[in-house]
Amino acid sequence: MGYRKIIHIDMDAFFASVEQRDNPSLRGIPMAVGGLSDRGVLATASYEARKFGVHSAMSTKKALELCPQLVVVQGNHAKYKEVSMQIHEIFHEYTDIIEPISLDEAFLDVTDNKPGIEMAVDIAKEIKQKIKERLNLTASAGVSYNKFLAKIASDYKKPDGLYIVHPDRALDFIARLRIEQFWGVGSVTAQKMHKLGIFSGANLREWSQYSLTREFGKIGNIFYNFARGIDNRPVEATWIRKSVGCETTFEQDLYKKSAIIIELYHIAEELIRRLQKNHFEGYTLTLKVKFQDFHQITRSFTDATTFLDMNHILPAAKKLLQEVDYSSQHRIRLIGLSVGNAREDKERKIWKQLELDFKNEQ
Ligand code: TTP
Ligand code: MG
Repeated sequence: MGYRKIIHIDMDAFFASVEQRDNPSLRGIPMAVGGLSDRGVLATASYEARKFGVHSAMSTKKALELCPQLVVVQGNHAKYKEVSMQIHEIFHEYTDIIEPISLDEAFLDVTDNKPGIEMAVDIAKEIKQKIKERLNLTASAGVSYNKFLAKIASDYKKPDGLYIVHPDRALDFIARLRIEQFWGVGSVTAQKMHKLGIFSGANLREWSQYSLTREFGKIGNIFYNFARGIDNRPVEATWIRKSVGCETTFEQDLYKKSAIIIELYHIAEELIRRLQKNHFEGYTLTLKVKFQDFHQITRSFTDATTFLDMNHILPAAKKLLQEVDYSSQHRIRLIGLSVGNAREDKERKIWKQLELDFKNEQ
């Protein structure tokens, strides 16, 4: 069996970059997204702010001490979620084997990819370029033959980075890594490693599997394998479906509100049937309208709870319809409804469980 082709994508200063993109006055200055109060905490900071030592999870108070001119803005989670979905749309042009780790980070298995591109690095380049062109944001990408190395690679040249760890270079690359760069090595484990004289990947590789499991329990096996460039965890696709929807082209173009609402009701009924069939839950309802001249528009609404039944979907769809300009001169040819913004699969089974076991052992 040949090597897998894995890409890890991580957006740069994600929340902060979205805010800078959408508000020119925030560009080029130290800014952060987070709690504004004295007791607030930062979700993330722009690269300009990071020069001052400001970073995510830091208290706003401390950050302002380090960088008095820091501008802190409140986050807009619905917007980040929307951007995340747009990034995933780009990913889906290449593969459906996508494992989201957070809103701004995902693994892609592109061993067999939709366009049939040979080199994973070319896909990574295209994805970065599309994120730049369509979303005006930058991402960093790591390319390798497993998740562990792809993840480290994406961090290697941040921001706007692209780094490849080839299979025949992996052992050298790993030997040079600081032990803190290994997955699963937090500050507590790092301290313990240091006490044992392990500071680098090369040091780690000198340890036997027996000794590592004795010192670290089950995760010792993982460290043993990582040191040798072995990580067989699959990329686990959790967002198999992006959305569920249906649409109807009318026999005659419509312009009377009552007739359109009746159609909307039928479309909603069919939508609910499909949602149930696919066990799909999503937070965003989208209305698509095509006019007699084939011009097409969409209107979306994201709610705090998922769209499941008529009581929720129909009023929301009617509200979206109010935003649509139609008349006897501008008749409607087609209406579609879809639910997107899928509820994430919260469990990330094996690895999460290992992490938990690991924490409990500390
Ligand atoms: P990260 O990818 O960890 O950070 P980042 O994208 O801001 O910066 P980098 O360029 O180093 O990748 O997290 C992604 C987003 O998740 C981040 O923009 C804000 C949010 N977040 C929190 O809300 N709290 C946290 O403690 C962290 C680490 C991130
Ligand atoms: Mg990021």
